[in-house]
Amino acid sequence: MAEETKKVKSVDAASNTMLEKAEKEGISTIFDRADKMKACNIGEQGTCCKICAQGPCRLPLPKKGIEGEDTRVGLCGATPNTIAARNFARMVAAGSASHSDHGRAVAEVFLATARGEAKDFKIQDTKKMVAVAKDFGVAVTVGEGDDEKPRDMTEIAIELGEKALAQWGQQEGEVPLAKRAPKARYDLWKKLDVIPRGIDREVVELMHRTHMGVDQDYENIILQSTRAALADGWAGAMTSTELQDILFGSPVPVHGEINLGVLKDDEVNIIVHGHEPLLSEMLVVASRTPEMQELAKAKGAKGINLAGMCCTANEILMRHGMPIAGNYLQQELAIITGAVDAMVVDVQCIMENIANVAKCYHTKVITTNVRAKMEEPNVVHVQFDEHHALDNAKQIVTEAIDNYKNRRSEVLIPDEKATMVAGFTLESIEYHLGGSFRGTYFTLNDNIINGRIRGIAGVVGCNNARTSHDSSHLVLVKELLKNDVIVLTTGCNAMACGKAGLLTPEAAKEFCGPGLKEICETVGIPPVLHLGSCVDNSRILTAATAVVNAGGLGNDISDLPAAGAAPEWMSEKAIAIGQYFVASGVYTLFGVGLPVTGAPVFQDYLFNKIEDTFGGKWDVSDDPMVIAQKMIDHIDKKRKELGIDKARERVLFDMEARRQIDEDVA
Ligand code: CUV
Repeated sequence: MAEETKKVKSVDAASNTMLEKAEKEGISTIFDRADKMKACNIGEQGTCCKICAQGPCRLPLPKKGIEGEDTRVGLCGATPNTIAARNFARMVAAGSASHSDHGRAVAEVFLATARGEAKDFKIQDTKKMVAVAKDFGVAVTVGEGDDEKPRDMTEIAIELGEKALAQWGQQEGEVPLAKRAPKARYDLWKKLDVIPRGIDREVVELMHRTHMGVDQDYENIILQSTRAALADGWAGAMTSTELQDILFGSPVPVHGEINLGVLKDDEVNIIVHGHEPLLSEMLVVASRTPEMQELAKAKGAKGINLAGMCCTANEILMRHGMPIAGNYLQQELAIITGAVDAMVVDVQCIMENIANVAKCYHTKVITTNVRAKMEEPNVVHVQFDEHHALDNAKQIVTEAIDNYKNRRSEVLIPDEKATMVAGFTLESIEYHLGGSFRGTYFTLNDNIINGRIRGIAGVVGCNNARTSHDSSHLVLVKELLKNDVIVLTTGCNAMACGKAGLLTPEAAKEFCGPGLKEICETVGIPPVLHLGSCVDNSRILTAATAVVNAGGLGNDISDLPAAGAAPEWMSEKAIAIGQYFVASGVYTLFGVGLPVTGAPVFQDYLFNKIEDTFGGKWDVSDDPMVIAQKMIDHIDKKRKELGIDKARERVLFDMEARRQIDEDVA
């Protein structure tokens, strides 16, 4: 662990205030437990095999390292490479399943809405629906020639919903959105036979292949991991993003506020935490109804303050400008303020300990999804059902309002909150950076070619209690900006950036190198573009494809001066995301550590050899400065391969020279 990232628990002042309060009040948080409990050395290396009952077989690296031949094997003979590859593959399977099951829920609600069965939902973005329908092979017109006219929107919606949902159970052929990839990438996948046939099928097959005694070739295991990961990025997650945009409205740049300081002393504070925006969208609607507002006032509160946490927060921020209370490591801390009247959760990234922390305060924890219940007696379950969505949401809001009077312990809301601009999408980046004339990514490419923008980074992913909260995120992103690398962000990285003021146009002046600063100031955008939640990493894939298609920067995503990172990752979803980025041609760096170090041959495959196949590869460092340097080196290498490295050196020339560059590329 890099020393500077270990020193403090968090670099976020609001979080540290809450950690002090927790200590004073004797509350245990994940920050304390991370100090007390060391990670298992063998699991950390990826070489603990527990897929059958003859083990767990433990194959740690010998203290002295491997001398001569590596003779370590489990009872069945499985080598460290097979074991680490299987463990890695199972993380991909779980991650892909999680995003995709989220996507399935969205597709089901979308279809129910299209059929008029979910009366509280309404399709918001029909323009996008028509565009997406085409990608799914849904006819958007009827008649031919002069008689051709637009097809009925309800018909389009129903067929789109059916086709989208069919991807999960599909057994053969291809998932439709794989075709969105650049042609060279699609052809490569086709040649390698890794295009997902159907979403569930690839996850099931990966679980089968990693059962005891099945696939024993780590490269072959990674091929199927790739197919399952692509079923996430280019199918399950991408479908989530698209249908959520259609159903709830495509985000446009919007102002918002972030950090625990968004909680209000004199209002009913409801935190919605988790991932699927189905529930949170309805909570937004319910909390704004006069009925609920009046009820809150009748109970002595000035109003209702709905704030998000984790990726659900990104969803309601992007579409409604709702405030964000914090990222993953702040969920216990929010309750410790004593001001949260209800924490409403659905699926993913919900720490079991919030129920324990809630016992020490008045906070009501409300589970809402049959797939994610909590056993603790102080947790209430209100099942959310799309057919009665608004009623369910009102019931939840009422629970929170009724709980307002029960605030007991000392309430301490930290002052910290930052403003930010979020809500960027493939479409809105095109609008801001593409130029209204061409309406493509041409201007962005132009500025990459002329060197004002050195390259593109996707920095995403979780917080991890084994590192200093938010520290690696911020060190990495700031270093990239200083070097004129524009950053696309999602998930908990986006929130770390938001809290630190990086998601404002003004940040360009303070943090960017001269080229990127000039672009951001001219266009009026932040240097870090917030694209949404984890499923919205699919927006990074489609944006990268749009950059390829705009021309001048190669034929494939792997040709771009671009790289990806998840410096504080922790969830299995992150591994699925990492693998689909690698398989899409992206150099992808993770912080914290990857559980592959105990299998040096397999590790070398992921970190080096896999690049020959996919043009992308994995890498790891627990030092964000090292990650930044490696990303920049990679970007420079790609610039050189594209023959645009010279332009980069000219960027600091005077105006005359700059004009010359413009003329050169025009
Ligand atoms: Ni889906 S997956 S901790 S909330 S980004 Fe945040 Fe984002 Fe990781 Fe979870």
